[in-house]
Amino acid sequence: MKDFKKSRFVSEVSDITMNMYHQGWDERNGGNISYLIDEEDIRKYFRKDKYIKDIELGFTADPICRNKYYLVTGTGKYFKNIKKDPLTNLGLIKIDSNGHTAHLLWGYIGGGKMTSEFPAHLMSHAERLKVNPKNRVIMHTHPTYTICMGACLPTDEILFTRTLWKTNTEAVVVFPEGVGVLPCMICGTEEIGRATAEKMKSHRLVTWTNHGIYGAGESIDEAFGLIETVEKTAIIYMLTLDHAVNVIPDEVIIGLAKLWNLKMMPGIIEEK
Ligand code: 2HA
Ligand code: ZN
Repeated sequence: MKDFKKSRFVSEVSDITMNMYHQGWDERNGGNISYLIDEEDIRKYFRKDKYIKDIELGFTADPICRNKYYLVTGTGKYFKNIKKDPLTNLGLIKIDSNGHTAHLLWGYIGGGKMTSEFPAHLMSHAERLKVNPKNRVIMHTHPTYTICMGACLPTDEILFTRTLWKTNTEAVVVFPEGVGVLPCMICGTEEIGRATAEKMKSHRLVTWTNHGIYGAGESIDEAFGLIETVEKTAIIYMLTLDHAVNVIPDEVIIGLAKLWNLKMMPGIIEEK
């Protein structure tokens, strides 16, 4: 049997969390990632399931998430420490068939458990899987300029998306379905989890005002790429705030969407 610590899953999460830490997005224990792993991949590392302990979820997992395996960052753990000690800072769990319990197969040594944002993660996995059965990753982080931009604009996802699209020509191409926006809410709760998952039905990106952002994707690269494109655009917007004389014309945004055959979020740009 191969050692799960040396798997591509652990190395992908270790590398991206170090990268995100160096972007300055994940101070202290900020940020969390969950990565759905297919059973055929699990079997390369674990002949059969052997559980270290059971962890109560505190909410009911959607049936689509049950009997599935997730690699999840630990609560209170720091992104900067994952690469040097993945076994303490990450855990591999299987959601039980009753939807109330996580079985720990690997990691969380020293008594850890899943991120406090696990309700938002698992509920988002459920909604993204229903839209795209290939979705594997939910990523949450605190990108500085994205938070600044959310603080400067009303909590309106039409306005937020339009502002991003009109700032950077990459924006409409990378997220034509737009960005979901939630107001400032109490994090770590089932309520914010449900609100995030509701937005995930139609968006791969959801911002939490005054807090951060969620990205979803088929891979770590897709989820990270979405978030870094929002953050890059927010940097441009915040640095040019009240100074910009050139913003992207509506015709260019429509032209980009046509060129790349993209379905744009409705209501953002009026087609003339
Ligand atoms: O886990 O980012 O939202 C730390 C956080 C909470
Ligand atoms: Zn957070």
